[in-house]
Amino acid sequence: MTSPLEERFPRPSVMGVVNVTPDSFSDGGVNYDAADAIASARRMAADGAALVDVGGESTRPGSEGVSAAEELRRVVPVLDAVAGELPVSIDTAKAEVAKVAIDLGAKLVNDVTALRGDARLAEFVAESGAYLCLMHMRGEPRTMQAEPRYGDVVSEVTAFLEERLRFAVEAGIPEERIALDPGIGFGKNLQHNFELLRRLDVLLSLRRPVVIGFSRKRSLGRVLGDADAVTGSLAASIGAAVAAYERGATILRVHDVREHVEALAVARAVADADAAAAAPR
Ligand code: HH2
Repeated sequence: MTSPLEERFPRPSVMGVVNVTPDSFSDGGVNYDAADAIASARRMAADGAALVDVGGESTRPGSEGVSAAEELRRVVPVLDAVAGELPVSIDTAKAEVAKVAIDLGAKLVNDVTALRGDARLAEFVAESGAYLCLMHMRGEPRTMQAEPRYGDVVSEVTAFLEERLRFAVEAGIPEERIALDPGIGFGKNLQHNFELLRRLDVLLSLRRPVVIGFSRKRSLGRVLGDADAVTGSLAASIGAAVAAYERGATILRVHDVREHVEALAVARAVADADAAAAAPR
C-alpha cells in the first residue's frame, strides 16, 4: 500500500522538470540528448528535488504532439538509467508510456489531460498503485492560448478538477494518491494565471494536495512589462513558487531546482516560526 501523497511529498516539495524534447518552450532542448537528461535528473535529485518529472512531449502553446513510439524512444533511456535510483514522475497522457515508465520505477503519472487523453490510462494507474496528478487544460496545446475566456476562472477550474477527481476515484484510483493542478498557462492568460494563485484556497477546498507549475512561464515575463515574452526569468519563477507555497501549494514544478529548494526552505522556516509563535504555551 502506497502512503498518502501528502505524506510522501510534504509541503513544500520540488518537482524538477526534465524535458527530453527538442522543442519545449522553457529550455530550448537542453535535455533532448539522453545523456544530458540523465545528468540533469541526477543533479536535480542531489539538489533536493522530491521528484524528477521526465517528459517526452512538449505541450507548449502551438505544439502538435508526438506518437507513443517517439515519446518512448525519448524517455526510455532516461527512465532506464534513473527511475530505479531516483524518485521519478512521468509527464505523459499516454497509457502505453505510463506503463513502461512505471515498470521502470516511476512513482507518479503527471497527466496534463486529467485522464481525458487516453481511455486506458485511468485503469492502468489504478492497477499500478502509482500516484497521479490531474491538471486543468482548456482546449489543447495547439490552440489553447487563442484568447482563452472564462466567466470565473477559479470556479471553472475547480469544478473541472472536482469532476476529474471523482472520475479517477470511480476508476479505482484512491483519492489519497491524487494531486490537483490548475494548469498555469494551459488555456489561460496572465490575469487568469494570477487569479488562480490569488484564490488558491478555492482549489484547496477539494482537500487534495495542489501542484503549481509557474516556472519560466510567459506570464512571468509579461507581468514584468514585456508584452511579447515567451518565458519568465528564474527570479520571477521563484517569486511565483514562494507565493504559491504560501497560499497552500504542496508540489512546485520547476526547472531550476537548487534555487527553488533554497527559496522554499526560507519560506518554510518563516511558516514554521509562525506556527511555533501561534502554538499555545
Ligand atoms: N507545465 C508544463 C508541462 N507539464 N505538468 C503539470 N502538472 N503542471 C504544469 O504546469 C506543467 C506540466 C509545461 O512546461 P514545460 O514542461 O517546461 O514545457 P513543455 O510542455 O514545452 O515541454
